[in-house]
Amino acid sequence: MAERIDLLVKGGQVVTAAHRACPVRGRTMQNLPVLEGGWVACAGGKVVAVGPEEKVREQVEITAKTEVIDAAGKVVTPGLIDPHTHLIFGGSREDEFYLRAQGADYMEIMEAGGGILSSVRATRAASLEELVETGRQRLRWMLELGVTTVECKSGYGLDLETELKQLEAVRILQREQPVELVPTFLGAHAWPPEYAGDHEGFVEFLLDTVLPAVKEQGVAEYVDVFTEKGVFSVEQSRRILQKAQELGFKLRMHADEMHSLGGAELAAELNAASADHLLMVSGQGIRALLESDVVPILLPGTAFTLRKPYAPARKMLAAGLPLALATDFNPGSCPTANLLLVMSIACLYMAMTPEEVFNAVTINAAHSLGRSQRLGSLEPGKQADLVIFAVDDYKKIPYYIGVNLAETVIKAGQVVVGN
Ligand code: IZC
Ligand code: ZN
Repeated sequence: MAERIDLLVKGGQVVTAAHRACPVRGRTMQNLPVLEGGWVACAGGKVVAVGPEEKVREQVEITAKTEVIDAAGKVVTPGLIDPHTHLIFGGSREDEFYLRAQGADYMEIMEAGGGILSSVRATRAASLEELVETGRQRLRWMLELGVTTVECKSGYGLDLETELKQLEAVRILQREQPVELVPTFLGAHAWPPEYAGDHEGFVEFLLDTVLPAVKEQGVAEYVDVFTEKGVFSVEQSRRILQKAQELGFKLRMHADEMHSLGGAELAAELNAASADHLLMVSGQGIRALLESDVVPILLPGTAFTLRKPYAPARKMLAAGLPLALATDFNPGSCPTANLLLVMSIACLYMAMTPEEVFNAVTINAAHSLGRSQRLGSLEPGKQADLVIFAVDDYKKIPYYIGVNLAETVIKAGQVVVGN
């Protein structure tokens, strides 16, 4: 019997991003499944049918109660997914932004007690309500761009209380607004002032006190580490991530961002869900990733902001790796929350094609968050997360750099932006 539907998106160019296997890797990333003039029928927050009009009509029952959205001449895509952000932070760092614009270096600012530590001071000083309020505004920016799922890291507390406060803000926001949030604990993000002369002591504090408490509270799904010269060494990162794994967390990593340290190799060794940044990934790192299920996530908004060389996307794709893209939205190295802008930067400066970037922010991003069964493509059975863009071809979306073309955003079958 035909299923009664409550939402029907008619016509348009439907980017289904429906692949048989995911993540989509290497040359296959050039294929972006698209249906011209397709219909998307939804019921109970899920996609029920996708296809040409005649086929969808055969499969579903349209009633007087069905909400019909005409998307003729427009582009329909899965809700976009941003799999790496530092959404929750107090304060802002525009002073540092302009210093860097005049030539100051990101790591030098950090070593002088600014950078991440300046956000740590502001986040410790912020109330839970302030963190929720600013987080809510930022999620609204993202939702209006068509972003319906966002990974959010802690890491601006570096003490138990503030790390939990950041994760609690994520939990509150998850209850009150539509963007799906994926919480990640990033206690290993910098050396806090209390442990300035005792880095080993801080690693032990994370291992013995903070990680078990975060587990106990059930407020994080992933654990991430900033593996970087002057921050957490590969050895320290391995200890933290192994402990996290023992406790049942899944892993993500800040790997090979400023220096080629072996972060990609460690991500592969521990079978992390993702290895992120990879600006400085080595040939050996690429080979290690190829032998693993790790999804590399590139964050070209950071290279753009810091004016650093971009990650070798073409080399990684030629080797056969899958790629996802994310904003890295944070108050220092990448203060943009605009995933559409990041898609444009990926095309311009990493020579990715529009097909590759759409696969990267839909199905591959979903896969990197362990959600590809439910999110990331428009297929029967998946959650009805859809964006309607006011252009007639998906290739025009990264092309109109910095313009928000998202007109209607639907999360789990509900219209949350637009008419
Ligand atoms: O606040 O600068 N790289 N973490 C690692 C960051 C950038 C965020 C920041
Ligand atoms: Zn980051």
